Amino acid sequence: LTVAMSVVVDSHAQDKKITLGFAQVGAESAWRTANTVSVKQAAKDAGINLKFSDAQQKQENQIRAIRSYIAQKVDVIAFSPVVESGWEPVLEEAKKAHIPVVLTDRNIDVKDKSLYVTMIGSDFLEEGRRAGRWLEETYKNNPGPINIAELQGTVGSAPANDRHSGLMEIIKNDPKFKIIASQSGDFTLAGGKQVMEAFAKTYGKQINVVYAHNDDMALGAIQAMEEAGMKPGTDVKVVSFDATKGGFQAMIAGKINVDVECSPLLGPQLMSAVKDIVAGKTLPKRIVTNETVFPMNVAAQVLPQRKY
Ligand code: GZL
Repeated sequence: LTVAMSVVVDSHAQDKKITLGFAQVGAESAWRTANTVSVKQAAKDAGINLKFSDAQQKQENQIRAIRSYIAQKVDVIAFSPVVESGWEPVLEEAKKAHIPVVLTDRNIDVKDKSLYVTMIGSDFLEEGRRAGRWLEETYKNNPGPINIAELQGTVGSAPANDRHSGLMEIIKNDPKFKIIASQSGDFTLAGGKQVMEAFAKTYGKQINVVYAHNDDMALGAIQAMEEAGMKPGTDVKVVSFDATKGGFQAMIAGKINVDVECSPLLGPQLMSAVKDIVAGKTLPKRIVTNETVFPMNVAAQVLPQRKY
């Protein structure tokens, strides 16, 4: 009887559906929407039971969702941390409950790296450097001054911090580049438009470059610039991130000059990491998504292949 029982229990264990609790940032941008679609579709394709929450870009909502996943005793918890700090308490609770945690998209700033198994996402510092190198190349024969107005992403978030730092690494030794204005538009179209309206009023024609941390803010800024009689893409160069369809369409319209890709399609990598964790495999601490840079002159031929 015991042998039969152990066989039954064993096969039962193998068939047990994995349950993943995913705490998403929100629905603030086209990038985020595509990321959510990727996670949900990949869970379905992988036969993983997904519990999903949208935190409306509030850290306290993400923490509450993670706590509820702990209470429900899910097999794995994954989340895209809206900001870099403030995660130790809830991650300690997950650790005490022996529930492994995977970070996707954005990183956290913690001393104790055992609080998460792996971080799957882009290298935002390198994205910022790529934008900086594009500026250096574009203005190499221009003595300057080149005045930059920066639309920052969500305050305290890894992409906002690192896309700024990456740019600074490249231009800090070149005095012709000057960031004359920098403010957060919270990664939203409305936020980008609002901030750019203020920049246009205050600085107007002094602005040579708009450095937007994502396409949604760039598209909002383009609306504001046109309403202020400025010509985005010609009088003012526009640098953006994400490389969403909206960004490609703006490049084809000649209103964004370069779009640094940041892929939201992390779902499949997340699900294979979840399966590996449940199977007891060890994972690298960092899984970087590979990405590229799209200048406006390739946008028309590349757009048909884009998935988000
Ligand atoms: C980047 C991601 C950012 C996108 C924005 O990986 O965290 O958040 O660049 C999104 O569009 O809102």
